[in-house]
Amino acid sequence: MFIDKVKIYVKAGNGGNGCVSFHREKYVSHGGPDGGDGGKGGNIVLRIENGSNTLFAYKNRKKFVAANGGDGIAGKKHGATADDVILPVPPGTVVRDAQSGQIIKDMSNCEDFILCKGGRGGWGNRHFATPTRQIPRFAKMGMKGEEKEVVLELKMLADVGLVGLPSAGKSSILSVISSARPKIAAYHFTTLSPNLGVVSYGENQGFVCADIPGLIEGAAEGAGLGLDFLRHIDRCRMLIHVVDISGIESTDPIADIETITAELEKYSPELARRPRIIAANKYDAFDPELIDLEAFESYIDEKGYELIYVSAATLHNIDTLIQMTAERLRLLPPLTIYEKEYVEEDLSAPLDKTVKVRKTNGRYEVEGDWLYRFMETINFADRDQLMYFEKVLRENGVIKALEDAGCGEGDTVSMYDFEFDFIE
Ligand SMILES: Nc1nc2c(ncn2[C@@H]2O[C@H](COP(=O)(O)OP(=O)(O)O)[C@@H](O)[C@H]2O)c(=O)[nH]1
Ligand SMILES: [Mg+2]
Repeated sequence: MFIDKVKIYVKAGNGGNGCVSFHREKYVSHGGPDGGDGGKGGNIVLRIENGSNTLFAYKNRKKFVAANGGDGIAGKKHGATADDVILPVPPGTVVRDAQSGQIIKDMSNCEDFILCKGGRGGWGNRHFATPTRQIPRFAKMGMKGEEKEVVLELKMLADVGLVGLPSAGKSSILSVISSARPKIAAYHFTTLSPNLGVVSYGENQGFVCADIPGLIEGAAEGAGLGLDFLRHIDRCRMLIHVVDISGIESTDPIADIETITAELEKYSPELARRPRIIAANKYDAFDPELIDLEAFESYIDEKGYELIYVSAATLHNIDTLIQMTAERLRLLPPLTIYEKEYVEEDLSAPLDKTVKVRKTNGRYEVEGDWLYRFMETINFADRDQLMYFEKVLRENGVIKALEDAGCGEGDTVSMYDFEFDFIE
């Protein structure tokens, strides 16, 4: 079974919690706080698996959760960082946000992609010793790992798409122009998964060609395939439209071409307009009694297609077909790589920056989605970043909100995994 579209749920690991602990040693009367930090949660990472052309691996398993970071340990020891979960995908897999359908990432010729970031570990109490608080008894929780529901959709990376009615000879042509060995059958409805073939030409003018199951074939299967297969030629720079000219299957090649054009248009008018070479196949069996070549050629002319008579059986004009295709490709823009559409709620977005301040047990707790996200980006161990953090808090009214809530000199402020003393 060929799988080229799946919905999966992914979640990165949470950060481990910080530890509360005090240093104890012989001869050291008052040991300081030494609770270690929690470890980072594992990421969910997508990795291109070259040579693969199916999402079959996701047919049964649809949920992937990375492990949480380990909790911090006494003696200033870090909790363990959890391993990433690596999800292999075939090249050309487009990742979309399941809800909005927006593209998060096109896995084409790219490095590993972190789909969900693991949460940062919480700070142990060793961080919270300040002149006013010599014995910090608190540590912070780790941050939550990101979670997402995404759709993986394979759109093969092919320069050329082979289209045509069942049995026109698409698979036969792919097998004689490339090293691919697709199934070739005397019956209709056999090719049910796309095939990719690499065609070599010249120094480096080779190209990749995709043979997709015919639209009509899929529809006849009634398996909901139909137009779905066309996604694999979405990125194609041009089409080779194979039409049977022998007169054995049909004596009206014009109608055959129009059937396919109508299907292409239904899926995407833009795809139907892409440059097209008509490969009139089975020329070895061509019978001038059965086919009106004059009408056929004037139709092709009028449509502005290029035309070549070929035979996958005798290899007649196959080299010329390859050459024509390579020459044409030279003039066309490169393969489509999809841009990211999905916008994570990042800091540049005009997010609601209001925060809630609450006083509990003498501490001022500050909460807000924006604040949470912003804090994920700050490394609190770095002095410069800490200063930047304070500046952003000030500029966005967080300090004012604290003052309005009654927070004053020396009070403790708590923001998720970070805690500090308020200094005016
Ligand atoms: N005589 C002749 N038969 C061909 C030629 N190309 C393909 N065929 C035959 O046509 C049938 C369908 O071919 P296939 O490549 O599976 O068609 P597809 O459905 O378009 O992929 C097979 O029996 C092939 O052997 C050709 O150039 N000449
Ligand atoms: Mg076929």
